[in-house]
Amino acid sequence: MSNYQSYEPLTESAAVTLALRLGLFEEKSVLSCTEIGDGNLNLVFRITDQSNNGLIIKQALPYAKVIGESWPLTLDRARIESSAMLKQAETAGEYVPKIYYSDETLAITAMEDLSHLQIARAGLIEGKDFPLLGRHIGEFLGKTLFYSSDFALNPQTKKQLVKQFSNPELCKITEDFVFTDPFFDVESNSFEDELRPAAEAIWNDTKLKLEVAKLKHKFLTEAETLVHGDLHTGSIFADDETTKVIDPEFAYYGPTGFDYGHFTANLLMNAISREEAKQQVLLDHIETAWTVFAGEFSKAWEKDGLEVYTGIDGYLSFILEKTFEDAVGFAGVEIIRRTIGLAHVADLDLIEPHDRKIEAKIRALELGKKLVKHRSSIKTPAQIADYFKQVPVR
Ligand code: SR1
Ligand code: MG
Repeated sequence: MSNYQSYEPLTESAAVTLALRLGLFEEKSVLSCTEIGDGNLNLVFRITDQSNNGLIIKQALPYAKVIGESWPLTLDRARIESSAMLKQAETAGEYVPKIYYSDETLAITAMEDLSHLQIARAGLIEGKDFPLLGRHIGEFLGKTLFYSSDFALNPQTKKQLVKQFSNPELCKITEDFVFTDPFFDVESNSFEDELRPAAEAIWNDTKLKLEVAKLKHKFLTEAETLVHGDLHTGSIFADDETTKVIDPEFAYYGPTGFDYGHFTANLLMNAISREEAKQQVLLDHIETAWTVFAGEFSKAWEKDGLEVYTGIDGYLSFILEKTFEDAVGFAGVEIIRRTIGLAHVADLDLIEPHDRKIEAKIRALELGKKLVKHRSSIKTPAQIADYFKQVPVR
C-alpha cells in the first residue's frame, strides 16, 4: 500500500524533504542531496547528513531517460526492482544493497548508499581487477537462481512468483534492443561508419539470425528462475573485498543462463579493450564465476532440492550444461548489441585512438558471432577464453 496518492518526479530538495518525512534521518539533520543517476532510465539521489552518512533514493521516471519523454515506460519497474532485491537478499544478502523503504506510487526505493564502492565497469576501464568479482558473482548467481527455481520451490509458489515478477515492458526493451534490432537494418542501431560492412554482414547472416531467433525464443518462453535481467558490469558495485549487485529492474522469470551470459559478455568486452597482459584476470573471473556458480547451485540442489527428480543421476549435470550453453549464446548476443545496437558500453566506446576502437569493435562482433554460432560445442569457460584469444584483429 502506498502512502502517496500521485506520482511526481522528485527534485533534489523534494528528495531531502521526503527522506526527512519518512524518518530516514534524524529530525534535525542537515541534509544535502545530489542527483547522481548516469543510467538510461532513472533518477538517483544521494542524500547525506552533516556527518556524511548517506542513503540513496532511486526513482523511476515514467519514460526512458536515454530516449526522452516520447518513450513512456512503466513505473511498475520500481516495484519489480525493490521486490527483486528483497528476494535476492533472502539467499544472497551480502551481495545486494539494504532496502530501507519503497513506495509503488512514487516509484521510489530508498536503499543503502554504496558510494564507498565503485561501479565495476568504471573500475575495470581504469584497469582495476576486483580480485573477488568472479567468486562473488558466482555465489550470488548460484544462490539466487537456484532458490527461485522449480528445483527449490513448490510449483504453486513458483507460479505466484512468475506472476509477481511479470515485467512485460522491460522485457520488451530486451526483446527489441538486445535480441532484434541489432540483427536488422533499423534506425535504433548506432555504430561508426567503418562498422557498416560488419553490421551488414550480420544482417545478411541467416545462420546467425536463426541462432539468435532460438535464443530470443528462450528469453520469451523459458520461465526457469528469477533472473536479474541486466547483469552488466554497470549493475555491479565493487572494491577489492566487496561486491554488490544493483539495478534489477529488468528482473523476471527467464532462462537460468541469462545473467552469467551478460556478466561474461561485459568482461569480454572490457578484456578486448585492454592490453594483452591485463586480459587474463578477466578470463579468470569468467571461469571462477562459473565454477562457483555451479558449485553453489549443486550444493543447494543436494541440500534443498524439492523437486523429486533432483535425486536422479545426470539431471543436475543436464541442467548445468543447458545453462552454460544458453549463457554462451546470450553472451554473444550481448556483445553484438553493445557494439552496433542502441545502448553501447564505455569499455569499447572510450578506446583511443579511433582506429584501435574500430579494430576492437570488429573483434567484438567476430567474437559475439562465434559465441552464438558455436555455443553447443563450447562446454567450459576455458573454451570461451580460447575463442576470445583466437578472434583475429584485422
Ligand atoms: C533503452 S535502455 C537500454 C539498455 O539500458 C539498460 O541498462 C539495459 O541494458 C537496456 O537494454
Ligand atoms: Mg540499469
